[in-house]
Amino acid sequence: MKKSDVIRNILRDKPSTPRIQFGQAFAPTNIALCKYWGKRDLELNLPINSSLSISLGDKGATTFIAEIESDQDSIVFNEQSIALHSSFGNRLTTFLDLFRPLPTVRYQVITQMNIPVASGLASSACGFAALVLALNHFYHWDLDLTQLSILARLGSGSAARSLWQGFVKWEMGSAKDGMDSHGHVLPIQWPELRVGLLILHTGQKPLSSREAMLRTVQTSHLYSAWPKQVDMDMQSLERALVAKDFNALGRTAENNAMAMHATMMSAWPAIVYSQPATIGAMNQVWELRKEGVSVYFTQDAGPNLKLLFLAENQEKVMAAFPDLEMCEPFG
Ligand code: 2P0
Repeated sequence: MKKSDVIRNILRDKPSTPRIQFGQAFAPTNIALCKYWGKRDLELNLPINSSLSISLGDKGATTFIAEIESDQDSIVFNEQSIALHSSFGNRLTTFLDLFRPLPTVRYQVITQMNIPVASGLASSACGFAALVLALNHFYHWDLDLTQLSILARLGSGSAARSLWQGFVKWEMGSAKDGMDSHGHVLPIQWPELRVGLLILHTGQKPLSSREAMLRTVQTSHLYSAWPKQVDMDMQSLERALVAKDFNALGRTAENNAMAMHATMMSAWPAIVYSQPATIGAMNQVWELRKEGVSVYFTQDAGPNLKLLFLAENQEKVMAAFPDLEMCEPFG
């Protein structure tokens, strides 16, 4: 099935002319505690496994969209004009193609992100979520968050989780058209939870998540163990959230990330996102834990780490990692 079929289905009775001058929306970025790794449908970004994330409060993307009189789209990202033939420009205009009421409609899209971009910090997640929210506002579709989560997934898988604050579960679903593969928010608040962004290395990543997932699924023998790991971790995480058992949450998230990277390292050619500084920081976290500080890390498709800890340990963690960018997901 094609993306355009899914979108036609969702927007069947919806208006296609804007009643306002522009649409605008914010979406938070999210960090997975149990990762999305592997697609069963490459076109629709349908995952092989469910995943669970925490959204980062006011860290994310604000997007503005309007129709313009022009023969081409105009995309501005963090105050920089984006070339339409660049891979980023092309990805965005191809996604916009799915929503143009007439093929001649052109858009101005302005996005501002307050997170470090292209450092494995889920910029595509909040970017696509903010874009579908802004389109929903602009055209008065009045879609619910579940439908918007499905639309956002078509842009980037992890964007399905960026429609909500707090803990979000993306159910993998089983339908061929993906209508049951979307996020939903878990009714849990944890105001003491902190996420620290540890930027260790900036620069272009060697391989996109999309290519890395595909290569892992196709060539890693360890990948067959991944869905079993996820089943176990999802149960542990949901239990830990209900019981507010921080150590169980941290242990599970750290182990899940390491297991995901183990599947990548056993792909061929091997995929290694860690840099020497990544391993150094992991050792520092383990040392802190030995000293009795409850701090854990998770790592996505990049060299940077996200540290998980509670407010009571914030000072000790900040003393060890002075450059940490602090997030209060429930702040
Ligand atoms: C996640 N990541 O759960 C996992 C863990 C990275 C590692 O989702 O191809 O940009 O657009 O569906 O969502 C990053 O991959 O991939 C990601 P596409 P996406 O957060």
